[in-house]
Amino acid sequence: MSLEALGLTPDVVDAFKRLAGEGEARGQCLELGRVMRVDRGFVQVVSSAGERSVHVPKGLLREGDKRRTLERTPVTGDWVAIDPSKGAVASVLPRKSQFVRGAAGKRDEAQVVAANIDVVFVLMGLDGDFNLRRLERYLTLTSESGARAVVLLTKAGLCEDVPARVAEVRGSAGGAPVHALDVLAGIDSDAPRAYLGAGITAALIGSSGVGKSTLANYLMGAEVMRTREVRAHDDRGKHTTSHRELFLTEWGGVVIDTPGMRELALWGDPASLDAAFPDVLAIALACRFSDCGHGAEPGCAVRAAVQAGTLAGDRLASYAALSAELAERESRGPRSRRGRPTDPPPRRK
Ligand SMILES: Nc1nc2c(ncn2[C@@H]2O[C@H](COP(=O)(O)OP(=O)(O)OP(=O)(O)O)[C@@H](O)[C@H]2O)c(=O)[nH]1
Ligand SMILES: [Mg+2]
Ligand SMILES: [Zn+2]
Repeated sequence: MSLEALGLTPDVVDAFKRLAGEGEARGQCLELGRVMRVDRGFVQVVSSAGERSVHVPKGLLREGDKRRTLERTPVTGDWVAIDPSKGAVASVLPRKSQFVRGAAGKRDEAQVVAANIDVVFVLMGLDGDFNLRRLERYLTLTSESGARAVVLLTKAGLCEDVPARVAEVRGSAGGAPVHALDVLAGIDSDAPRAYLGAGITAALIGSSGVGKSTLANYLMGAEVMRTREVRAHDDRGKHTTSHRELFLTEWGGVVIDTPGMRELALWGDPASLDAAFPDVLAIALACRFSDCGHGAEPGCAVRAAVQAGTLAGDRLASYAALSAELAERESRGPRSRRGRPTDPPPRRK
């Protein structure tokens, strides 16, 4: 498979050429690869030489600016320069996008879930998993990632009134496409394919048990991931997938399966909310104060819209809560901005 089908872009080629030139000057002959999976101290990479495991040297993470550790740590989906003579990663190339969340249990740390993604499929089950507030949280993180969000409502076969649920979700999806499907019952299972293609990387994100690995297997046309075999009641809280893993599809393009997340702390710029809540943003244009917090301010168009019934009160409450959470993280200073995607270096002519 060509690296182009894997999602190689001119920016990655340029960045790699620069590194390779510097390497050559030191007598190194670097190789370009993409990270499929991360294991302790090692990454599984695919390159023009095929697939193999290479070492992640500790020095890679320690060198230079400490605040840049996040960008130096290879994650699934990263493009890396490999030093074949050492069987090691020489450096991580700048990312065009990354899905970042606040690390579980650590207030001030971020975790990059997947890098260089074009599409984030946000999965939510049309069973007990259904929760619009959680969906809004996922979509806020996705809007910060630089990738396009698509909402997939799984287990449609278990739902009595799918059109009503879809309509409800559209109200919270901020303009992202919404599809209901059921891979097991064969309902609209191919809907996600419309967003995939050669060179496109899609990540599957959502709670544990929502059907990410089941969909990954379906899209791959093979059992590449283990899925949960028993019903949830005797298996609660257990995650079936424990690794983020990248797969190359037969039709070209890439799918990244991820483990369900129990905690989903926000991370990023407060402005990322605007992309996830375009409906609120549009109404807020009519607020009297341009920095209206939609609380007790006079002339607030957003509160008026809730009173008039044109905006759901829950949606405004969700917006306010997520906004406060982001502002609180932001106020903790520069450390909290470590998760921002790196600016790509200027293209060399
Ligand atoms: N009825 C129905 N069941 C589904 C569907 N998709 C997945 N399931 C079932 O839901 C359970 C969980 O599916 P997985 O694919 O393992 O879920 P996951 O999102 O990968 O879970 P983690 O790996 O723990 O994050 C399995 O028993 C699947 O058979 C669906 O579309 N319809
Ligand atoms: Mg899974
Ligand atoms: Zn207002």
